[in-house]
Amino acid sequence: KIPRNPPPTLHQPELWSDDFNDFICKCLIKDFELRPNVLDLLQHVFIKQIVGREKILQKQLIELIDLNQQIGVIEKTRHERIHTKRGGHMKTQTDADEVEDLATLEVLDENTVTEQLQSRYGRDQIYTYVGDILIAVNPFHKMEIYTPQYTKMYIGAKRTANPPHIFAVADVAYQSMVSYNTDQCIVISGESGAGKTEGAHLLVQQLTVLGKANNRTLQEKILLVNSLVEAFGNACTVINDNSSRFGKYLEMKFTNGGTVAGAKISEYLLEKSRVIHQAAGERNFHIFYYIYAGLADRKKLAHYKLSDSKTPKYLWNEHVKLGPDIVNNTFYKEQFDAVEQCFKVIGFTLEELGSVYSTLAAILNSGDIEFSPVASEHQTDKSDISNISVLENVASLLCIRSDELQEALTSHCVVARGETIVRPNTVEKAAEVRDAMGKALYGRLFSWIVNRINALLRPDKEDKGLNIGILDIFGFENFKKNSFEQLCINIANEQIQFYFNQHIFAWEQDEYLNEEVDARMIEYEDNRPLLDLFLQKPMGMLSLLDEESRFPQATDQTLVEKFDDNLKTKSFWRPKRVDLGFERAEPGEPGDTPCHPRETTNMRTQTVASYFRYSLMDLLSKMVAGQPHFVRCIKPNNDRQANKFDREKVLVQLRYTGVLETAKIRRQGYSHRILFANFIKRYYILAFPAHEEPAVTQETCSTILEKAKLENWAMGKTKVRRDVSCLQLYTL
Ligand code: AD9
Ligand code: MG
Repeated sequence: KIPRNPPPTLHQPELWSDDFNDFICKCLIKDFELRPNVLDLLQHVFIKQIVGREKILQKQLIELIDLNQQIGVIEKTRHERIHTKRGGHMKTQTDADEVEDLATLEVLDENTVTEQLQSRYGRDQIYTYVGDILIAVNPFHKMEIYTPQYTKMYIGAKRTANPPHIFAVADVAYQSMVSYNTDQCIVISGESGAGKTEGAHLLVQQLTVLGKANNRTLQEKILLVNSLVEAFGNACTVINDNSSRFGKYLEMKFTNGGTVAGAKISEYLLEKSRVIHQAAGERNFHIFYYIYAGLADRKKLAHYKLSDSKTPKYLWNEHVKLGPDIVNNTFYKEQFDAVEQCFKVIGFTLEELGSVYSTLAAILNSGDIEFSPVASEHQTDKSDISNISVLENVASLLCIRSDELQEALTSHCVVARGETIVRPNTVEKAAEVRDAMGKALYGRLFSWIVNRINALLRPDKEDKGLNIGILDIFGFENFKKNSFEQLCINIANEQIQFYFNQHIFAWEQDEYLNEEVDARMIEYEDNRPLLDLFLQKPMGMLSLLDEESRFPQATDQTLVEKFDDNLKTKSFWRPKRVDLGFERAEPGEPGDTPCHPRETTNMRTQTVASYFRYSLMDLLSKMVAGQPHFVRCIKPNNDRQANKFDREKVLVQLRYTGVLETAKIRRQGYSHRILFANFIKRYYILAFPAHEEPAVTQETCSTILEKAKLENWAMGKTKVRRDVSCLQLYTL
């Protein structure tokens, strides 16, 4: 029986009727995934009642009635589904062949899994579960499944009530945060163009609704943050027109009651080299085109020392023949207006906006500074600026003196025996300094914007609160020609795969052992040796690269020799070809002597490699602090085409992300597990009077489970959740 009205004796829960308890029992039986359900709301009711906030109590009750209706709907659709319990899982089968959760497949092999994904994809069912993990196959076309109706459908609904969806992931994260008072982290992974960034947007969209941002402006601001940051941090690559060129960890901040209170972004490893150079078919960061076209449209180019007849060099890419038409591009102009609107809504002042535009214009101008050699009696390698007016423009935009800028570009200081000597720069060196300045300015500008956003979206109250972090980094990349950036990007992704492995396989299996729960061990590919090869100190490739970079005579060849001398793992062997490059190691390659590295003391200068390593570890330490949820994005084809499912392409991704193994472990696993104390706190009213506080013991749990007539559960020994802080991280 579903009560139509709130129980009249709510202020005395111990007097609730048996019918009501019975109703709750049924809810629990149907919803053992322990999603937020009526019981969660009842817990809120208790808490609010204690603090005496009756208004909230009433609101909760109204929601309670809503939920009752949702449960009714679930009952109606039930005949269309077959539910089978297996190891704590619901098996959901909508027709004979298709499953919504790969972990419920009878036959579990690569073929069946790929077929399932393909047939679902053919029906535009882009989402599929593997236990508690969501697989998202990029549809490459707009879908009508993110509307307000869908948003509503997934709020507080049990998982099997609706088809798999990214909104369900947002919901689980939100409800776990509120129910267990713990921070959450949603990790979105997948190769470049697989749909991570789109997924991150959708999560934020759903979370702002879940967090009932009562302040509409805050909700609007949070939704705009991604668009703003992406205008500066994303760019068109040969793989993805809106490719993230930085790692983004967005923390949505909530009050302890679950209301959105603010947001914070941490940015990682912006690919600054893109400012000064873009590979064939690629472009600079979006914002440069937006501002150039936008300012032209507003007839403001001259104010920012730019000209529509001469495209700045940093925007001129002969490979894509992009040049004069930028100023007439309507899309860019609209985007510029949109970015400006984001800035304003988030709270940037007009003065700040002016500074941002001036800095961007200064960077664009600086790319056009040219140098020419100056021959003199003593020095033949001096350089001078050949177009001094451009230098003056840059200086004026940056509000600095042009003679100082000139000096900084054309000379450098060396300290020898305590004396500082000024040496001239050659033309090549001066051009390098100019480009380094452009990169540094852009990097600083980006960080400044992010910091400013964080200040503007900081929660009002400084109380601890709760948060849900969403990780969206640049995905695996493999171009025809790969540079150091690709190496860093791929290592970062490898590290995230390691975290996934740790969480899904290593800890899971340890847990079964520790809890003495009977389970078969699943083999998976451990990528730790690969990470060690790159990240270990002082013997990893990045450390060796740092060390070698400090020798003035070092060359690519000496670096390879150093690797060859020091790296003794199966994953590294010296290329036989003359040109240097990375290749994939074959199993069983020789290499078994550990020779000791030469210790170095002068590690003070921060190199790109050591900064990368530092940032990566910093990111991971943030990430592992929350309870993780995983979204694995899959790219169905390389042509960005809708309705095209390239089986081979998908299979490779399924293999390297370990989806099959995940399905196996999830099939046998008890994926929903709760600490005794939490379980008792949430469900004791099923077996005990509401005013009682039963002891936290196995017996209490058993009593509740038996009273609820639940099957297919396993009782662990002590606890059922493992502390995430034990993730092995490389030291910072
Ligand atoms: V990268 O590693 O940053 O280069 P992402 O972030 O994985 O990459 P992104 O989210 O940018 O990929 O998706 C690439 C394109 O796929 C988008 O621009 C959309 O055109 C398309 N896409 C991705 N997800 C969806 C979706 N859920 N619905 C419709 C989508 N289109
Ligand atoms: Mg992206």
